[in-house]
Amino acid sequence: MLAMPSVDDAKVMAARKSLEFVKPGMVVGLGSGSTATHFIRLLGEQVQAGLKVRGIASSQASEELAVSLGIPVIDFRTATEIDVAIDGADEVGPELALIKGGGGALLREKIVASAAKQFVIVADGSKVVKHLGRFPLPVEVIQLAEPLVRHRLETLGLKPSRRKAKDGSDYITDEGNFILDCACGEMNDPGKIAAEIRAIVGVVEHGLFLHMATRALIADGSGVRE
Ligand code: ABF
Repeated sequence: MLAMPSVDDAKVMAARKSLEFVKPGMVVGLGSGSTATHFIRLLGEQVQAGLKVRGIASSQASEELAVSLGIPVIDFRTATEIDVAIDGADEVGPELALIKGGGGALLREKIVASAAKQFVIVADGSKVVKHLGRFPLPVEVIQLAEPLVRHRLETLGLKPSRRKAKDGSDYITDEGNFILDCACGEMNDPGKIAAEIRAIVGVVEHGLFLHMATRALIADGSGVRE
């Protein structure tokens, strides 16, 4: 009997499959997180073998990794359109609705995704859910507005808590903001929640990515499926 792939093996399988969507000359959105990191490493191998692409990174960490692998990294001053963006997710729900931002890079990830003609999600099977909401929804907020935003989120029935870094200090995003991780419970109408959160002044971005992904490559024991 074949052994089940580990979660990390599954992430690599999904990342490897996503390379099929990268063609010579493309501008490629480079996601963040462990699965996207596998993708960047594999893309780096292709670049070292002669593939000509340019990357736009969704986090400082992804940019540094890409540069270290020899992937030419550009920004939106050079190109305002991305041919394909490859990124991970914390949850993949029906109609490719996503929760992202567990790694803290939701703002840049959403900017990159919004510029992408194709937005391909790579994930292991544990990320697939029938309803979004098991994973706490990250909401990025301007520091000075955090108490106000927190109160408004509570009024919406969410349970926000400020993200901490590993050393116990406040987690600060690449753009200098706080993150409130919100326990939401099962979401029956993610679009409504997204609109309500977006309406709060002081919110920079939230981790609901709705109607953005064009495909999800999900890897588990039976291979990679869409
Ligand atoms: C990023 O990395 C996210 O938006 C998400 O928070 C996380 C996915 O996690 P991983 O690929 O490490 O499981 O893509």
